[in-house]
Amino acid sequence: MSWLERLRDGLSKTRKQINDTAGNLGQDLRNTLTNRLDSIEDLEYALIAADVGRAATEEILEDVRASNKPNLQEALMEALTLQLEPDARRAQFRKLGFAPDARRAVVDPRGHVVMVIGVNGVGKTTTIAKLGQYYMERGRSVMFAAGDTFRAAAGAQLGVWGERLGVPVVQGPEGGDPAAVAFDAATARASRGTDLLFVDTAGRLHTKHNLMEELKKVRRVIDKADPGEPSEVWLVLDAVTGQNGLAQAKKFHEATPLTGVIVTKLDGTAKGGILVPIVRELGVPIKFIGVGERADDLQPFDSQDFVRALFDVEIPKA
Ligand SMILES: Nc1nc2c(ncn2[C@@H]2O[C@H](COP(=O)(O)OP(=O)(O)O)[C@@H](O)[C@H]2O)c(=O)[nH]1
Ligand SMILES: [Mg+2]
Repeated sequence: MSWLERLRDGLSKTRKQINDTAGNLGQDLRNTLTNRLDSIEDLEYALIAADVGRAATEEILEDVRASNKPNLQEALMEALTLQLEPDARRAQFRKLGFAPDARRAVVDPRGHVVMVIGVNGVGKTTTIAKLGQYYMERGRSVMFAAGDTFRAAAGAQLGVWGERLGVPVVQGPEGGDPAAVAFDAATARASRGTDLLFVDTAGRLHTKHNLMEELKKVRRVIDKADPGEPSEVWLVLDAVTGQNGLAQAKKFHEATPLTGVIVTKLDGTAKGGILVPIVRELGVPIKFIGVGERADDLQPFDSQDFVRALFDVEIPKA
């Protein structure tokens, strides 16, 4: 299966939610709008059910009504693609039309160290392994730091991935100070001249406050070991958690300003629409999406491909 097919496959649940309704609305948008207003209500319901959110739903319906596309599906696809662009760009595109070259997320870290954060079980450690594979395939050298020292299995899990992928892993003692692991790893990365270091972190301590303080500390010591780093802080969000995940994301964003979001488990949910409020409410771009458990089930986010996959429309080869 190609990665496009896997993406389509992975998104089938969300697609069903939206498409069942959109498909029923018929081909002629004008007809739909004038004679079948109840169908637009159906569409509104489907968008909200898919976790697209109220504000975005209203804007989508407005764009669909104003669209000169020949059918509702195309109008809806364009409106949805716009909702996956951060604020300033969305406003610009809504006025001037969509720039197709702008749709692909920029995934090259600006510096060398990427901190990966998020609550337990969302897929941080697995995603770090996938990221390692992604960048190594593109000729970059990679290191991992096992900064989740609070869960017995977490360091071992990253160690297994490191061995499988041939990536060095900096480990600390179990129950040890995660900031010390991060400091050692950032120092080692700088002295070895490795291109990229991905720092795994804990997802839960005794209280949320402690976790946020811990993450701030990890961030500070990385900057101490290697000034200006981490250049990126990526939050991993599990699509299955929908709106709850978004509320968590806001808390993380307040504690440790995010530069990107990775949404995992899009293969297991009908809530793919959650990507819209993530972009709108956090104002942070989606970098990658996870569509399975294997090391290559991670894709740079592309708003247009995402929407096409959502509607099961043929995606032209790049
Ligand atoms: N189906 C699916 N499972 C995933 C994905 N990403 C991670 N997982 C699984 O989610 C579980 C928790 O992942 P883990 O990396 O340990 O989460 P962490 O606690 O945040 O480090 C594991 O069973 C992973 O295989 C994904 O994109 N799709
Ligand atoms: Mg983990």
